[in-house]
Amino acid sequence: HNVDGSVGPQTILKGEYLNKAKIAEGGKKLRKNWTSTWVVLCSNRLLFYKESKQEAVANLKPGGKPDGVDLCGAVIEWTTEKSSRKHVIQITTSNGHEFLLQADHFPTISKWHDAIKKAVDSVSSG
Ligand code: I3P
Repeated sequence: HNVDGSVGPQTILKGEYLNKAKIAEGGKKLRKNWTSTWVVLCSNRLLFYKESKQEAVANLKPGGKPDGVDLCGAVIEWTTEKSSRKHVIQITTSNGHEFLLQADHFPTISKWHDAIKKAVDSVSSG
């Protein structure tokens, strides 16, 4: 799936579609709304795009500005309580934003969990 050749040198894990739901903003609970999002992991940020670069190009649109999440001081953990879905990870940022990421294919989300955890550990310790 790592097909997006357009991302910068800091990219750790290239784009892949995952299901995402933002469940809190600044500590305030939000109504859950799952959407499919193109996720790119950089050394200190997790980026959420509406669509892959390839699709943006195919649709003759610019790639669009992603939503970004600062991984410094973030916490990432598996959760079975925040959703009825399987294979859900929760990311809580230092400013109190909470996201769920989910994929039906366990190895997919497991790979993202491990990579995001590594990025969080290295950006938070240095
Ligand atoms: C939510 C929707 C979500 C579900 C959530 C529901 O209802 O069904 O898919 O989350 O459960 O509240 P609505 O569309 O009416 O907002 P999961 O799929 O993750 O279970 P929740 O309230 O237990 O988070």
